[in-house]
Amino acid sequence: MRFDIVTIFPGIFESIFSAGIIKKARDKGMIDIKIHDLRDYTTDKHRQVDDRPYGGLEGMVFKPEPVFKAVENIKQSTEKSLVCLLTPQGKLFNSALAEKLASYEQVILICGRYEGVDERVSDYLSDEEISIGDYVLSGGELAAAVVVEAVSRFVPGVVGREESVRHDSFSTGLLDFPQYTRPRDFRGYKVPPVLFSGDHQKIARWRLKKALEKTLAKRPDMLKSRKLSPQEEELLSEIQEERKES
Ligand code: 6GU
Repeated sequence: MRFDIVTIFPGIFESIFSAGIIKKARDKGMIDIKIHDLRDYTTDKHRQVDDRPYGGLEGMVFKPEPVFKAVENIKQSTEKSLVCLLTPQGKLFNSALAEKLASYEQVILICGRYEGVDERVSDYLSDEEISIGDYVLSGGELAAAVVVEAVSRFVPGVVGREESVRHDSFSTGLLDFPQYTRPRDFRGYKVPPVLFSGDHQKIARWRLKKALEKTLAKRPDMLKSRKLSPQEEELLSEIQEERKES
């Protein structure tokens, strides 16, 4: 799968895409990331990408021409491609949207700037507008990096098997259970003894209970939209009983 990022800050991405899982996936050819400087698609002497908004008000707005030219140049007609505009006005990015993007051969990410992008980009050029959360960033660059990482994890082979099949929060619909490693006693803070019991069924039950407890405490909204198994129902009533007692 191929990502093409259109940005006025091409230098931002160098280090972020040269480490960890993304680097490995690029080295193995499972993903390809190309960064495009929006200014390369201007035609004037000053390489101007923005202009003052019609109707007044302060701030500058991205002009449509360079953005259209960039995308038209980058888009591979032979590939199933999707053009995304990163903006705080977009659809909230989540695991389901990441999985959808991973089904395309080419994803083009246009990094907007918070003052604005000429509306004709979202009306006539982009297929999807994406926001990574309800807060404002000065530009879409960090959001683009978030999208690339989250989408890449859904590309077959990018994430190792032991990591992927495991309890991924947003595929199980529950937050992760707690993990511990050595030492058993760290400054008096002890690892739960059930984990040394060797009883795998008991450990699995304990983990599921902890995952439910954590989700109930931190993200009750996730439980509302999820169907519980009979064992989960049982553990949940146990948790609620314990809450009443304490
Ligand atoms: Cl995609 N862009 C900007 N500028 N701000 C954001 C965002 C994107 N997502 C959340 N805030």
